[in-house]
Amino acid sequence: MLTHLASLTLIFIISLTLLPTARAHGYVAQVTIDGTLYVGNVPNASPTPSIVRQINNVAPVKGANNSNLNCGQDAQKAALVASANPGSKLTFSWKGGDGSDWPHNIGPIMTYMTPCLNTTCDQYDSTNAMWFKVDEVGLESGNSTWYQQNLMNGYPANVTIPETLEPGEYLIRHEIIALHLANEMGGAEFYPSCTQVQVKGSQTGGPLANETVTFPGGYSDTAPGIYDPNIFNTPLDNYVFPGPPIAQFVLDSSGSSSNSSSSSSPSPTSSSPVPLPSSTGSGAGNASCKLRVQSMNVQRPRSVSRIMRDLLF
Ligand SMILES: *[C@@H]1O[C@H](CO)[C@@H](O)[C@H](O)[C@H]1NC(C)=O
Ligand SMILES: *[C@@H]1O[C@H](CO)[C@@H](O)[C@H](O)[C@H]1NC(C)=O
Ligand SMILES: *[C@@H]1O[C@H](CO)[C@@H](O)[C@H](O)[C@H]1NC(C)=O
Ligand SMILES: *[C@@H]1O[C@H](CO)[C@@H](O)[C@H](O)[C@H]1NC(C)=O
Ligand SMILES: *[C@@H]1O[C@H](CO)[C@@H](O)[C@H](O)[C@H]1NC(C)=O
Ligand SMILES: *[C@@H]1O[C@H](CO)[C@@H](O)[C@H](O)[C@H]1NC(C)=O
Ligand SMILES: *[C@@H]1O[C@H](CO)[C@@H](O)[C@H](O)[C@H]1NC(C)=O
Ligand SMILES: [Cu+2]
Repeated sequence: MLTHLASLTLIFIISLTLLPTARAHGYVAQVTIDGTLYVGNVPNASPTPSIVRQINNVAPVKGANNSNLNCGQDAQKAALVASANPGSKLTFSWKGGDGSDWPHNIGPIMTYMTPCLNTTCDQYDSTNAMWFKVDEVGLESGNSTWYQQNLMNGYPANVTIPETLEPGEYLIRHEIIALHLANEMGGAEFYPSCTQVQVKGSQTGGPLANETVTFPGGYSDTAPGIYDPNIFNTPLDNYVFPGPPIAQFVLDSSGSSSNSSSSSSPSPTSSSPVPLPSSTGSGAGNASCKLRVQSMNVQRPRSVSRIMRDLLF
């Protein structure tokens, strides 16, 4: 009788904790560019034309080698490409899978870009894309609260297109890493999302080849900002962002307006140097050679305790 009651109680507790977990996680519901609103697609819903590549599952991408780290769960090319300019202000509104506010509040928010080489972004396969980092926010001052908390409070994430970025079509890879399980190897939850833009203007800035990474490739499960036994220390005395540092041309033009409270790891975590797709023919291995945009060629157009921690944090 007692054991029967105990197991009923256990089942009750498990269903209580499983239910919100299944609804949790989330996706980019909308993007604004200089105030213009673009609606994203609900994961796995019938797609409508959007600038945000649709994913098929709100659950996190797990594992730094997961091919879905590229643009999110089974991400599909989106139909539209939005106009933007160097210096354009973007917001990304993350929602929980049930339309509620974003459910997590521990971990960084990072943004990368890559040129849609030789094509328009609605056609571009980013599998082998070389991404450069344009923004990263982690701990707010005091080191006890993460910028991600603002998403949980209902606010969007903010990103600025680099002021000196050369024109062309670009994918923007905007990503949350939720670290509430990151005290175990492989526990980090990756939420990447890709948005298609055409940057206008006549600037000339771009990253160095050694500032770019592939996804997967840019992260490892053992990186200090991905696996962190001290993640629940408050205040956290340091946080080391994974991936490459923000590209130098971005820092040069923004006058260090980034809110990051700690510096990135000194070099990309990807130890295998991937040859840069070169459109200038000047040798893909040249580390001081900029990643050129082909703007000329662009034609228009398991355990209970883990579940409970997931619920609690
Ligand atoms: C991920 O890939 C790296 C590099 O190839 C390898 O060292 C590592 O063991 C892989 N991790 C997993 C969990 O497969
Ligand atoms: C882009 O085009 C150039 C020249 O036509 C070619 O060498 C290069 O491999 C192409 N890059 C991609 C990613 O298709
Ligand atoms: C984005 O900016 C708005 C307005 O300043 C702010 O309320 C919000 O907290 C910011 N988002 C993040 C993730 O910090
Ligand atoms: C960075 O900080 C400035 C003020 O210090 C704030 O206006 C801006 O919204 C912050 N950016 C992000 C991405 O939170
Ligand atoms: C916050 O983190 C920074 C480095 O990221 C460190 O220099 C500083 O001492 C930390 N502050 C506190 C209060 O732990
Ligand atoms: C990339 O190369 C440049 C010049 O060769 C060097 O100054 C810079 O430190 C390198 N950056 C990284 C992230 O390794
Ligand atoms: C690398 O590229 C830069 C400019 O993009 C050029 O000045 C330099 O000569 C090149 N170096 C090599 C070894 O090709
Ligand atoms: Cu989640």
